Amino acid sequence: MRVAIIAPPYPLEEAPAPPLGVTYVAAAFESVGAEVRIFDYIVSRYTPEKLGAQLDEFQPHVAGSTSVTLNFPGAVEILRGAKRHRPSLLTIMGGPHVSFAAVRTLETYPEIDLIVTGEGERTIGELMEQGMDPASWEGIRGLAFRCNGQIVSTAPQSFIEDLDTLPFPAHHLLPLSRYQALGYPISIITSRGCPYSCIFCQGRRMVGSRVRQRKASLVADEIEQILSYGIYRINVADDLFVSHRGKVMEVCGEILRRGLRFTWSAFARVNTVDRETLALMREAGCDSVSFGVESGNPEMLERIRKGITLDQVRQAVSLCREVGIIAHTSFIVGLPGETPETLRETGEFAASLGSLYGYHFLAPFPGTTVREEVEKYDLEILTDDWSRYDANSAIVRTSRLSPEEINRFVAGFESEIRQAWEAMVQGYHEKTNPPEIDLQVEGHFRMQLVYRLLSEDLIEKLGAFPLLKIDDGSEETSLEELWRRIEEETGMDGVLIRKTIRSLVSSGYIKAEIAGEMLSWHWTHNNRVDRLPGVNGSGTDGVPSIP
Ligand code: B12
Repeated sequence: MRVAIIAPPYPLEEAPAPPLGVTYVAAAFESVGAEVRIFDYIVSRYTPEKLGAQLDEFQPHVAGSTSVTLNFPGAVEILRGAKRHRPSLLTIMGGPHVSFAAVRTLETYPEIDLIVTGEGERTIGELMEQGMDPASWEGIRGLAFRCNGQIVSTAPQSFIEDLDTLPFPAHHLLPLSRYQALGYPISIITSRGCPYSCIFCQGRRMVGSRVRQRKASLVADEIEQILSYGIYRINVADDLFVSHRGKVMEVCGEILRRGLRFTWSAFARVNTVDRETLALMREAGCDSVSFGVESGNPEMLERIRKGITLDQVRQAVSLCREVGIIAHTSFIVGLPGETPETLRETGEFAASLGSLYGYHFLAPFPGTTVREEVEKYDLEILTDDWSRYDANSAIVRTSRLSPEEINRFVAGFESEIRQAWEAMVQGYHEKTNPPEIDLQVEGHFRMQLVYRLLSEDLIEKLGAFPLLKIDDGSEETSLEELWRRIEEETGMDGVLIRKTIRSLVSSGYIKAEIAGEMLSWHWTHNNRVDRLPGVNGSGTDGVPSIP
C-alpha cells in the first residue's frame, strides 16, 4: 500500500519547523509495511500542478493530511485537489482540528473520506490490518466517516499506554536540508499527556490527563538519531515536560552520560519547576524555557483554570535567571471576562518580570472548554472562519471589550517592539550596531530570504542554466547568475543573498547537478553525517555551530 502524508503550509510567523505529528503518522504507516512519502508544503510551494505530478509519480492509494485549525482550509484544498486528480484515492484527515470537528467537517467537505480522531498510531495499525477496507471501519475506534448517507463516529480510541512501542518519528522522510536552512529546531516528545484543564487548550483532550512517559534511554537514542543529521538544536515539545521531576532528571542524566552535545528548549509550567531541576536542565544543554502565564490577574487565572499563582511566575522566572536559562513568558488576551483593567494588569505584570514575553489572542478552538461552554462565560465568539484562528488578532469580544480594543492593546506593545527593531535595522545599515545586534538582524533577514526561496520554489524556478564551459567552474559562474536572478526576483539585499546562498552551498543544503546540457541547483533531501559530533570520544569541543 502506498501512502502520501501531506504537511499543509503555514506561515513563517508560526515557526515552520519539522512537523512532529506528521513524522509520527508516517512512521506508524511505515511500521506496518506501507510505502510512505511525505508531500511537504511547509518548506516547498504548494501548487495543484506539483501535487498532480507527485501523485502521478508515486501513485498512492491513500493521501492523509494533518491540520490545526488555522491551516485546515489549506489542508482541505489540497485533499480536494488530490481527489480530483486521482478519484480512486482514499483521503484521510487527522490532527487537533478535525479531532473535535469531525461531523461538521464530513458534512461540509465531501473530498474527505475518513477522519482519524485523537492519537493516530493505534488506529492506523488497525486500519492497515484491515487493508483500509471501508467495510471494517465501523469496528475500529477513533474514526468518523460517511456510510449510507449518514455520518458515523466510532467510540474514541484508547490512549497508547506504552509509548516505547511506537516507532521513532520518520525524520528520514522529511526534506530536512530545507528545514535546516531555515534554522528552526526539530521537536521531540518525551511524554504525552497533561493533567491540567486550562479552558483554552485542547492539549489534554488530545493526549489524555495521565502523563505517559517514554523511557529516557529511547529518548536519548532518538536525540542521537537527530544529531546524526547534523541538527544540533532540539525543542522538547511535551505538553508538560517538567511534570515529574524524577523523569526530567533521568532524561537529562542520560544526555549527560552519553555526552550528547546540543542545545534545547522546552515548554514548562511555573508551578512544576524547581532550582535543582532547572540547573540540571541547563547542564544538559537547555538554554530556554517557555512558560504559559496567560494573565496578570489572579481571578482570571482561576477562571481559566490555569492552576498557577503570580508568585510562582515570579519565582520561576528568577530561578531561570539564576541558573542561566532564558525564560519566555506568554500571555493570552481576550480571555473570558477580560476588561480594560485586567489587560492593564497583564501588561504591567508581563513587563515587571524581566523575561522575554509576548501576547497571543484567544482562539477558541473546537474541543476547548471555552468554546464548548461559551455560554457560561462573559465571551462572544465572532467567527467560524478557521483561517482566522491564528491567534494573531481578536476574534472574540467580552461585555467590556470589543475586538478592536483588544487588538489596540497588543498593537501598543508591538509598536514598541517594532520601533526597537527598526532602530536595530537602521544601526545595521549604518554600521553602528554592536556585532551581536548585527548578527540578530542578519539572522532575521536570512530567515526571511530562505523562507522565500523555499515557499516560492525559487531555487527550482531560477536555478537552471545551460551548461557553460565544463572545465572552469561552470558551477561558480552559474552561482553568480543565480544570485543575480534571486536579487531581481526578490528585490532583497544582494550581499545578504550572496552570503546566504554560499552558506547553503557549503552546508550541503543546495547542490548543483549536471544533466545533459543543463546545470541545475537543487535542494538536497537531508544531510546525514556519518560520525556523531559531540558524542563522547568524538573529539568535538562544545556545541557545533548551527549553519
Ligand atoms: C509542540 C506544539 C507546537 C510546536 C510544533 C512543533 C512541531 N514542529 O511539530 C510549535 C511551537 C511550532 C507549535 C505551533 C503552533 N501550534 Co502548537 N502545539 C504543540 C503541542 C504542545 C504538541 C503537538 C505535538 O507535536 N504533539 C505530538 C504529535 C505526535 O501529535 P499530533 O501532532 O497531534 O499528531 C497526532 C494526532 O493528531 C494524529 N494525527 C495528526 N495528523 C494526522 C494525519 C493523519 C492522516 C492521521 C491518520 C492522524 C494524524 O496522529 C498523530 C500521532 O498520534 C500541541 C498540544 C497537543 N498536545 O496537541 C499544541 C497545539 C497542536 N498547537 C496549537 C496551535 C494553535 C499552534 C499554532 C497555531 C500557534 C498559535 N498561533 O496559536 C502553531 C501552528 C503550527 C502548526 N501548523 O502546527 C493548538 C492547535 C489547536 C487547533 N485546533 O488549532 C494545540 C492543540 C494547543 C492548543 N492551544 O490547544 N505548536
